[in-house]
Amino acid sequence: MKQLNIGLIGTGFMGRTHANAYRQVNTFFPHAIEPVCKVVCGRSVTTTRDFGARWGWQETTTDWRSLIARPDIDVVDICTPNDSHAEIAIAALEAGKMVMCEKPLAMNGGEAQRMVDAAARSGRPTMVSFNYRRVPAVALAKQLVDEGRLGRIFHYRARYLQDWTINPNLPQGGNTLWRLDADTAGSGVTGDLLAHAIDLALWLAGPMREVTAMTETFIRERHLQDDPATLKPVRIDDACAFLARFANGALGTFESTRYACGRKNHNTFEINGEKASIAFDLEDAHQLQFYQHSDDSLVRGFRTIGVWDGDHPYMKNWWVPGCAIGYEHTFIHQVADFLDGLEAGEKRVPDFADGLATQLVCDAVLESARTRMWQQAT
Ligand code: SOE
Repeated sequence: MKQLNIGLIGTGFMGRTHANAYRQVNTFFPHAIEPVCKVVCGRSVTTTRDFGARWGWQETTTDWRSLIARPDIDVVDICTPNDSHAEIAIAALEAGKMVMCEKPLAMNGGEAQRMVDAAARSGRPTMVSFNYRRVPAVALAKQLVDEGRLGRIFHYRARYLQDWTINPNLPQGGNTLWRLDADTAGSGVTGDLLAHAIDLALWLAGPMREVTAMTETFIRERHLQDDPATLKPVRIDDACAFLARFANGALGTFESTRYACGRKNHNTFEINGEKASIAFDLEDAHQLQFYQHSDDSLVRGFRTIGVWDGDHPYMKNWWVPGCAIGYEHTFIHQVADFLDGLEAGEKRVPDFADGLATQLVCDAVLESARTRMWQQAT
């Protein structure tokens, strides 16, 4: 069995999801290539050692440059805050590594373009962690669209709602709340949540031509996590809504917020085509709603497909029908797909070029909100 040495950078929430995926992938999705949890890198010595021990990493470091310089590392997996993605990814590609990177790919389109250029120069495989493509019901939606079961697409409607920033006393910045700090995150819900929704939309309905957006920052000042006495203006978008026109003529509506009380990870989409509609809600992740106009009119209606039989995407590798899988499995599927690509010698998506496409839409959305004008999205 060929071993693939992984260097993981980042020990937070995403670091855990990726570490878990490397440990589990070959148990459920056997491959000839075996990922080896070689080195994990974090900012604090003790946290990184604890992480390494808990998740089974052979070595730990606090210096990502030394990790990248090691000849025995094959894949660099970037799970750091957004402002370091470009620097680490470009250095890793220049060192000849394959690169897995958390979303959003970068702080803006310029950075993302430099990452795509570095990937093209190196010729190494890349992947961006838009993990929701790997929910079995979402993969089934893609299959139905690709099989032409919806026909021409008229509408794409997405909402991604959470509520965890509703507390005005929540600080910004630091190790855990960097998503609220524009210097580290680049943007608020646009880069964090809508990036997922945009990636799915581009994958399912094709490129967008233009967008018009509005954003709002509801809590205008927050204390710093690392310096609680200091109150600093909040510069991220707390909420964003935008309209899109797709290249295929479809109309899109997108909404995202972290102030939707009661909504935890309400990532939804509905696609209306000339022959059928499909609808998905991550909070009911095993279900895909499907309505087909050609059904017998006596029994026609939205049907709920329970996407947990062995003939549905990814499910044959898990339990018996009806036994649910969840959020962490999307990251296992992501690594499985990456390994499939390596074994087949084929590219697997979403790669850095896909990450750039989403980044350009995010940039256009934020620019439209700033200028109050329609913006080109490609
Ligand atoms: C934000 O709350 C967040 O953790 C995102 O950063 C992730 O990408 C999303 O999958 C869950 O929510």
